[in-house]
Order: sequence, then structure tokens, then C-alpha cells
Amino acid sequence: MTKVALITGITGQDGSYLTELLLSKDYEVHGLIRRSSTFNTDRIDHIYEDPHKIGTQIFLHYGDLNDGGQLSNLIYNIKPDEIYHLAAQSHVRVSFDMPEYTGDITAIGTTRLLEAIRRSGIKTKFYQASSSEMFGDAPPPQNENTLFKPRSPYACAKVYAYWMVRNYREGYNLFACNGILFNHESPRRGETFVTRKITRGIAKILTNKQDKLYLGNLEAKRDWGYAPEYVEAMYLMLQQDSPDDYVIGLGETHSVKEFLEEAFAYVNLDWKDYVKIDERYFRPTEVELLLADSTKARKELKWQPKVNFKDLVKIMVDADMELAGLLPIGEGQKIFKTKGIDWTENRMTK
Ligand code: NAP
Ligand code: F7E
Repeated sequence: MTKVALITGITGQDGSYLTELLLSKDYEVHGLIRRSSTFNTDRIDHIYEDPHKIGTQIFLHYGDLNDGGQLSNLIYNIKPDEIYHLAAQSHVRVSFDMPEYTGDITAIGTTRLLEAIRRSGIKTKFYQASSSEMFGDAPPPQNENTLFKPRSPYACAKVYAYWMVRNYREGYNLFACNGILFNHESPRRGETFVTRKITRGIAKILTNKQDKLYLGNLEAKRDWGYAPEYVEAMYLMLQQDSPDDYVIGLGETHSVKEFLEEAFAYVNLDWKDYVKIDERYFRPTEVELLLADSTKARKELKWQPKVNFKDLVKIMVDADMELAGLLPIGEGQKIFKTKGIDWTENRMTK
């Protein structure tokens, strides 16, 4: 029997990788998308199929997390076996500018979905995209037993959603899981998150489109992993016999400065020649140090990530180089020169 999944946030980084994973497992995938005046489906265009085509397994539906009626309609009509709730106002810095909106979408949006499930009477499994940001300044390493000490409106909203998920699990016997994921990145990462901002910045510097990169706090440390491996953990959680909460992360922490060093050195540049600090990117309250203890997930889900920090940096720099037309595609192609730097040749000698 073909399983049916509903993904909120299908147009986001994680939604796009999860869709690929579920389609590869022969799921019928339904995705919630927001109406927008410009196209917002870039990350899934390569897998989207015309719904008129026979055998199509991916379907998109308009909706918004602030519209409980439409969420109810969709759940009632689609009757998904599994719901992956990934949609959110997901930017921590932006949540300080828009705390009320972030609460409405990231916190109450989850309640709207949970209520839609409860009222529909449909038996389904539910995944909540919880976040390591919930740990805030709780001492590392952080695991499922660490107390939350949220440090942003975004983190507060995620803590609320986390507890609502547990509440519905205990109160209504809903198969609902919290995946507490640490930062995970990829070439599809939103352009304003720090890793992508850096790798995209490097490509722009090398193509003379930018000569400075403005950043905020370089001392903060994060446990950065590779997004395609993290969506596998989401899937695994919903395949278990009983619902539970799991921490997902590499167990390796690096500062933003270390990311800069690694990424710039990969193309033989010194980050200090290009990076400037702009206070606008500082947060009123910062999360200084995140480090995952994902022992439980590794044991119970048999989740085993392979891409480490250095690999991740390379994957992201290479991808942004390619997007900027800098990477030779295939063998024996030309070497590019920018600012007198023969970056491809230099990189190869490293
Ligand atoms: P993302 O790239 O920012 O994607 C967010 C998704 O939510 C997009 O599809 C976006 O639609 C959608 N969305 C935003 N507001 C919405 C609304 N009002 N109604 C309906 N959809 C809405 O985020 P991500 O990195 O894939 O992360 C996925 C989830 O995991 C998020 O909940 C995030 O908070 C959480 N999380 C992420 C990380 C991480 O490191 N990536 C770690 C822990 C938890 P548009 O495309 O139209 O904007
Ligand atoms: O910041 C510092 C910043 O915005 C990482 C989201 O996916 O992961 C993400 O949240 C660090 C912070 O990610 C800039 O102060 C310095 O310490 O890339 P970020 P985040 O805030 O960790 C968690 C797990 C989520 O759940 C979220 O949805 O980098 N930083 N300079 C900067 N950050 C940004 N964005 N821009 C800068 O210029």
C-alpha cells in the first residue's frame, strides 16, 4: 500500500530533501505551500510533476499556518498516514523583529495543526520540527533530558510547540514526535543563515560582485550537520513502534569564525581581508554554545550521519561556486581567474 504523507514547509530546505526521500520510498507526498506573488517552489521544481500526468505522486495545496480552517480541510481530505510539520518562521534574528508573528506561526500554527488532526478523528503520525535553539544557554552537551532555557522569541515559540506535541501525545494518544534537531545546512539553506551567507559571499567575492562580507557575532558555536542526513532521522522517528522525542546532531561544535576560516581557506583566501562586523546582525540575547548528545537517536533509530563539518563546508562552497559559474563542471574544463587568484588551481594544491 502506498503511504500518504503531508509536509508543511515543503518549499523549505528540509521540506525539499524530505520530499525526495519519501518519493524514493514510493510515498504519495502532499505539500502545503503559501500563496506568493512570485514563485516560491525553487527547491522542489526539479521533483514537481504536472498533476494531470498519470502516476503523479506529488501534490501541492495552498494554505497557511495562520488558517486553521484550511489546515482542517486538507487533513480531512488527504487523510495522511504521516504528517511532517516543518513550516515555521524559522529565522532567529527575524523573530526579535517579529515576535508576535513568530508566536502566531511557529507556536500557535502547531496547535492549529494538532487540533485539526484531533477534530478530524483521522489516525495519523505527527512529526514536529523542534529545535536545539530551545536549549538556549543550557550547558552542553544537550540531550533529551536537558532543561530548555530559550533565548529568543523563535525559541520560546518552539518550546511552546514542543509541549503542545507532548500534550496531545499524552492527552489524546496521538502518535506525535519531537525531533530536536541541531543546525543542519546544505546548498539549499536559506541565504540569510550564516553558513550560506558565508559560502554565497565567497562566490560573490570571487566573481567581483562583492568585496566585503558583513556578519555579526563570530564567537557563537554551533553543531552543524548536513540536512539530507537529518531528514532521514525525521522519517525514522515516524517508523518506530511508539512515539518519542529525539535529539539529532553530530556532536561536534565549531564557531562561526571556524566556519569562516575553513570556507575561505578552501579557496585560498584569508577571511580577515573580507569580513567586517555589522552590529545589526547581533541578537539581543545570543545562544553561545550548542553541542548535541544524540546517543538515544543513534541507538534507537540507528541514525548514523556521515558528513562532518569539513565535508559540509566543502559541499556548500562548491555548490555556491557552481551556481556562480565558477566550478568547472566535468573534467578538463577551464580554470577561472578572479582578482589574480587562480582559485581552482590553488584549491587543488591544498
Ligand atoms: P526554511 O528553509 O526556513 O523553511 C520554512 C518553510 O516554512 C518554508 O517552506 C516556508 O514557506 C514555510 N512557511 C513559513 N511560514 C509559513 C506560514 N505562515 N504558513 C505556511 N508555511 C510557512 O526552514 P528549514 O531550515 O527547512 O527548517 C524546517 C523546520 O525545522 C522549521 O520549522 C525550522 O524552524 C526547524 N528547524 C530547522 C533547523 C535547521 O538547522 N535548518 C534546525 C532545527 C529546527 P516559503 O518557502 O513560502 O517561505
Ligand atoms: O545563526 C551567528 C548568529 O542564523 C548561527 C535556524 O535554522 O538553527 C538556525 O538558527 C549563528 C548565530 O542560525 C551572522 O548570531 C553571525 O549565533 O545561521 P543562523 P541559528 O540562529 O542557529 C536553529 C537550530 C533553528 O532551529 C533555526 O530555525 O551565527 N551569526 N553573523 C550570524 N547569523 C546570521 N543569520 N547572519 C549573520 O550575519
